[in-house]
Amino acid sequence: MNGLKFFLAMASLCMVGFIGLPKDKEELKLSEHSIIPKPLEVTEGEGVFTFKEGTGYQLIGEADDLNYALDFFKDFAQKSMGIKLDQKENGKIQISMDDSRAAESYELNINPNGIKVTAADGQGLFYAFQTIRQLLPADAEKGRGNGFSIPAGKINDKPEYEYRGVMLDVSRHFFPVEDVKSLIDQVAKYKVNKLHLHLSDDQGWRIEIKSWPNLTKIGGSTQVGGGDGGYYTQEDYKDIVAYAASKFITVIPEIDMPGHTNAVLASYGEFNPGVELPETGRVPVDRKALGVDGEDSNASDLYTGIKVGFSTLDTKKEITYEFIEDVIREIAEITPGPYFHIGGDESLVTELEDYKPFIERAQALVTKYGKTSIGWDEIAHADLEEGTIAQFWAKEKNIKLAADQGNKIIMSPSKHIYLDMKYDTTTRIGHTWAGLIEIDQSYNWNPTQLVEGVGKELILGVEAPLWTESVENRDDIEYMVFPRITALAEIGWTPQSLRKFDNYKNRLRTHMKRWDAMGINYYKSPLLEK
Ligand code: TNX
Repeated sequence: MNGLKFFLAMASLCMVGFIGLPKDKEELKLSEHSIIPKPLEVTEGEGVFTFKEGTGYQLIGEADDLNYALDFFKDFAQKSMGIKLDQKENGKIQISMDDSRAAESYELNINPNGIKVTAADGQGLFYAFQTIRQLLPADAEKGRGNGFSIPAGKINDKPEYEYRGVMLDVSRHFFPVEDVKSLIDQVAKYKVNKLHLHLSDDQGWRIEIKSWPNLTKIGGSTQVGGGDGGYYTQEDYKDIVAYAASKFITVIPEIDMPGHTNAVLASYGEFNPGVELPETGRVPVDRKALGVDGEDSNASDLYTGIKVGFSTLDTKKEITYEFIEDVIREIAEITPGPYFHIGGDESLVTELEDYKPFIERAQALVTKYGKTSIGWDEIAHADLEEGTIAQFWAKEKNIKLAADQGNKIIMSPSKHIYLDMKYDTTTRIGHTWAGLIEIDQSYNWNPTQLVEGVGKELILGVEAPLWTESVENRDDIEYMVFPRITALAEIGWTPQSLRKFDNYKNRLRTHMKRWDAMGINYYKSPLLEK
């Protein structure tokens, strides 16, 4: 290389150093970081804090479930940064518990000498750590990276709504325990705190009920499109519930009734008032092959199609109520969370005069076993007990009925946050009946503006349901859930006044890198292309 060329090469290198390079992650100010959900208050500081071997932590105070939060972060520090985080005097991360703060809230004070974390409870501490995690480079998610620094400053954060949920339909297609745990891990990062499991529907019964074994033997034996189906033993379910609890997620079990019950009617003919199945998708029950003795001439065929609204339990028989009592009791016993979801949607072949008392009795049984009922918005036709919660999905009129009775609402507006809707016309799986749901459609809604007269004080929170008629495996789940679950998470956590789609969109771009690093199969929206 001659002298002039060498000079030019050096000069251009220097220039790049001064002007051309994108800002390194470490140089970003705290408020420029892509945190989802967006925190309540962020204040800039000077310099950075760097995690290194020996950083250590110090704990002041106690709270329930602290170990779940600490174990999570120690594990993350080890796997992502290769740092063993020990409790020690003069630890750089000072953690104080303060139960006078709002539930789930936390504050981070980051400066070059250390981080002060103040949290209301174990959950708040867990969320403080999730925020720190998002401040670290995406490469940390792969257990690689060069330097683990985060910018100085202060974050003060707390949720707008206490209920921030995702629903997985494990009936239309069954998913193994590991897939459910994976979903739990992925949504916990975004401060989602409820997992609603839709455990029964026309196509499959998915939870072991010891007093009614045919439910799983017969009712669990298939799924949409045919195939083996499957079910969770009570031990599997407890395992899911405990795993969710370790990520501060409460499991809400749903047994859908009196409609959406063909799997029950195929298992036990005594509850069948004589429903007519759709023409296609019927599968005769081969009792012998399924290991069930005797005959049951009143039982219906199994159903593997995707029509809704054709089935109902026999609401006029006493044995039906003995049956649902057993189911509610057995599930309530292994559910530590406060809620039990009784479904109640699309009972199109149940007369209203039969539907109302059925819902009232189901609700009373849930109360008898110490839980609070949740039901889809149709349940508001019945007399609701104080505390029962209605889940909005379709009809504003129903939500007004619930609100008039003074009952609280969970908002799951289908045209915004149904995760089974297609993103655009080219989406390989999913439905379109509630419209196409691109990432702006899933973000741009306000829970307090959905139903006239239903304001913040009546809204418990928000939930994004994933119905799985066309969702068959973990890849499909991820594709429908990401990125839209981040919209749900932010609507549930961040005050409306701080939410702007353009700002969210920019933050999502950064999260795509994190999902690449984690191997998550997400939808690459054209709205995110530069
Ligand atoms: C309506 S939403 C249903 C489900 C279906 C879903 C498909 C609701 C309470 N009921 O049974 O799976 O549409 O999008």
